[in-house]
Amino acid sequence: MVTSRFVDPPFRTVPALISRSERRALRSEARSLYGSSQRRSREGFELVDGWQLLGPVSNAFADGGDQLGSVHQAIATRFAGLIDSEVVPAMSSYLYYEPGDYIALHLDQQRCQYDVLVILDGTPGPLCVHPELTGMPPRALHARAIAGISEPGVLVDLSDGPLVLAGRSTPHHRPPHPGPEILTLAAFCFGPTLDRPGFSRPDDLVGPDRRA
Ligand SMILES: O=C(O)CCC(=O)C(=O)O
Ligand SMILES: [Fe+2]
Repeated sequence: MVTSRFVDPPFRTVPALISRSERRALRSEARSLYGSSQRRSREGFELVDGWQLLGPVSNAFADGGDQLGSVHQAIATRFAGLIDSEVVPAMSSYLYYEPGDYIALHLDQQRCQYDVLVILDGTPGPLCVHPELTGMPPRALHARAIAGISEPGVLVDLSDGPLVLAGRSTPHHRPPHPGPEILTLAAFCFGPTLDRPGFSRPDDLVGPDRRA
């Protein structure tokens, strides 16, 4: 049976997606990988493939190790029962925000229909989610992003538990991290299965990594 109970709003805190011990294991792996994480920074907004808004970013990421992969699988089983049974794990990483780091308004890549975001270390400021911009034509969204978004959107506190976000369709951003400690997250993404009717572009799943 197909399960898709994710309707409105396009983001939701779902505590049952991860256990305390899984979170502990991720925290310890994330700490051990911080030294080998890669900084990423980009300036300006662009549209990729005519639809994916990407924007300025300053943070670091690590692709993760055994723990990240096995917790992704465990979350996938729960995700199928609670949220949507038609998606599979697509990619995962640890994200690190030093004080002042941020990610501006963007959409997640094609294979990331949903993101599951889990706080591992540090006190997060809000993630700003903009459902009011969902469905806006890409060029108009791009122009809005360049002009500056004055509305704060919906401020989501990730301390309340793992967040499920329809990040490919819902613009979102994280304002500069206030610190003082490094903020660390695990980000898991889930996307369509290859054999899903109407989804026949394997490139979307295995193509170049255009992480947001
Ligand atoms: O920092 C966050 O909570 C989300 C990061 C994000 O949206 C992304 O990496 O695509
Ligand atoms: Fe994102």
